[in-house]
Amino acid sequence: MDRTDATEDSGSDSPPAPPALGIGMIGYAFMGAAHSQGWRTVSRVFDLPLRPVLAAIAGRDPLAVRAAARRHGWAAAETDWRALIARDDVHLVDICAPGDLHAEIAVAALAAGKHVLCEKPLANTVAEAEAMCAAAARARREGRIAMVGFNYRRVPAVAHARRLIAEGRLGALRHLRFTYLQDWLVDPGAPLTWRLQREHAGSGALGDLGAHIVDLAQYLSGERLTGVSALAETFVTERPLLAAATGGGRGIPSGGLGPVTVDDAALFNGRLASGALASFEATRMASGRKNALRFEINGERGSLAFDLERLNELSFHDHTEPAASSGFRRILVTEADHPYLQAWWPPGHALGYEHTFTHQARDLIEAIARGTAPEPGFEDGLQVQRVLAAVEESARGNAVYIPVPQG
Ligand code: SOE
Repeated sequence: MDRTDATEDSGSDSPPAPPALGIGMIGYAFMGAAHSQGWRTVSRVFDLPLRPVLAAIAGRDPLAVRAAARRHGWAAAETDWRALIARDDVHLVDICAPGDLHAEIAVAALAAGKHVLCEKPLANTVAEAEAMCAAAARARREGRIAMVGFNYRRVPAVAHARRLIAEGRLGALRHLRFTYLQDWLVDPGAPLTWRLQREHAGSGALGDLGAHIVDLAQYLSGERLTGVSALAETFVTERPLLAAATGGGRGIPSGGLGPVTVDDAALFNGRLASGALASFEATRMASGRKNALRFEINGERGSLAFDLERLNELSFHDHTEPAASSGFRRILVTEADHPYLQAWWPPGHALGYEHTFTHQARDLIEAIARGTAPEPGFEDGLQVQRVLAAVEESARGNAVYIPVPQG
């Protein structure tokens, strides 16, 4: 166990605390809360070379940002992200703001000599993502790290799946099948938040959910997608406007309707560099499905299946076993030698969604201390952005219409 207890620090002969890494976070809605949880817990669970200090949080509304600072444990609150970046006690800038702010903040933070963690998708466009990568490459030469927050890589069962694939337990991959299903837009009365506006979010279910499964497909296979063919749809084209947003997708309705300018759902197929075929479905319109990120990967020697709503489990079929006794079996991913689990509870004591953010913070701190390239870096975020752009282009133009019989 490398778990440490707060009381262990207090003894006079205890080892000196590791140097502080001041964190400054921009945004305090759902992702801000999740990242705060990660920063708060990480040094109490893992032995780390640097000690994260929750220095300051930034948001535009002075009352709301002060309340968020108190709730989530941040020492100070700022109402201007530029002021947060300028603080001497901030060494790492964590960007949890809407997508249209990612590029400007990340480029400014890297230029100011800070490390950066940026929520997914990396940007709203390929051009923005390229500018962010160029800034990250310059900063890297001066020892700064830029990571993109694809947190589902840090589910222990997902990291274990990658390990099994890398060890060759599935052999050559043939099929990767990914779905990410949510239902918070089924109600046509759900308000027109920034996530439904192209100028703020870049795209809809595609960037919000599709980005995760594209990243996972490339991470798990160790390959890049080389081409896609796609369909996308906006089922509810107008939604209630908010006079004022109160956070978490809620707000005060203005009485009017405004246009939805992003997709509600995107379906696409792709081919990996090895020739394996992949399919993806991202939607916020799957009634009854709350956060159903699922995948099944079939290879010549075996298959793996995963469901985020049962995230401590991985299903594995070993196709080299005799047919009479083979079949999918459940691996309970809670053993000490499973990824990340050495620091947590005894076998069988499950983890949850929030632990992915603790693991993300751990991996980023290790990369900063060692000066190694972070995974996933901004280049990985750019590659995902290129796939998202290709999906949008395909969905716009490549449909082949089937003639409607006359008469
Ligand atoms: C909303 O659809 C959302 O919060 C995504 O933005 C997150 O990335 C995903 O992890 C959960 O759902």
